[in-house]
Amino acid sequence: MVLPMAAAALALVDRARYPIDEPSSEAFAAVVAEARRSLAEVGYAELPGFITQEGVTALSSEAEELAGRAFASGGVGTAYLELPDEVAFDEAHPRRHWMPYSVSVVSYDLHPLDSGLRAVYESDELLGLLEAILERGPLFRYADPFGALNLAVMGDGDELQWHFDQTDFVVSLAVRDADVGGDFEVAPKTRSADEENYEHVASILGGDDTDVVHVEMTPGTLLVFEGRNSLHRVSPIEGPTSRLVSLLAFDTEPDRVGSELLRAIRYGRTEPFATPPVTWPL
Ligand SMILES: O=C(O)CCC(=O)C(=O)O
Ligand SMILES: [Fe+2]
Repeated sequence: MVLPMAAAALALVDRARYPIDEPSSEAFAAVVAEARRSLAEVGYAELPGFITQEGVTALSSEAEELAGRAFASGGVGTAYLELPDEVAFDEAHPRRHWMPYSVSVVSYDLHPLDSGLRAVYESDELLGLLEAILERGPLFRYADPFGALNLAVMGDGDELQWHFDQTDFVVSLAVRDADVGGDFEVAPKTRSADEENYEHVASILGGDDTDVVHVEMTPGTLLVFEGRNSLHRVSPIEGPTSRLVSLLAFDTEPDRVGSELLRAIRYGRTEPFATPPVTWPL
């Protein structure tokens, strides 16, 4: 039986622990309070076991198949995910600091319509939980047809350089762990909307890890963090098992999209498929 998408998402979530469909329950309020406390304290919130064991098994076999559609990119990038203005900034400026990266990504438009990962992303109950936790008014799924939902596939030698995201919030859902490495490292609240804190950014890019937190990516855990203002990276991966992480992007603006440059680099295309190719053989 094919479940409607909303039911499919709810079936994957451990609702005894995270009753996302009962927002007026005490348990929901307790989850929200704990996540808010963690966000205020360390700049991110972890919801361990958000997806049930069976759910993780289902999502990981889906992700493994989907990984065949990933676009591989690599080279050097900056923390700002854009080309630096070489006139305005001198060579030592963090905007001109290049770092190696290598990552493969399956874009939103390549997730089939009946995908469980898509169902979780498109769940209104999840959106409601995030709105309650983040307290930023209404949240919107990122309007970018590529970046809204990504499956990051990272194998031996892959890494993602220190960067700020182009969307306000990315919620990551670890689906499968690498053998070694693949930690998510974050310097919470590195900058704010009105303060770039270039010196602080420069020291982190230079290797100072005083303010860097290592977050182990445990399959089934939902991780909520502020990627636009918190510098973060994925440490190099070693070993034959690829790290599979679903990245769910949300924004406080309803129509924000990523840059053409980022699309071209990360997804190898700038035009999305109008309809997800659900009938494609994986
Ligand atoms: O894979 C992750 O855990 C994070 C990836 C990330 O930061 C990004 O795609 O912007
Ligand atoms: Fe990111």
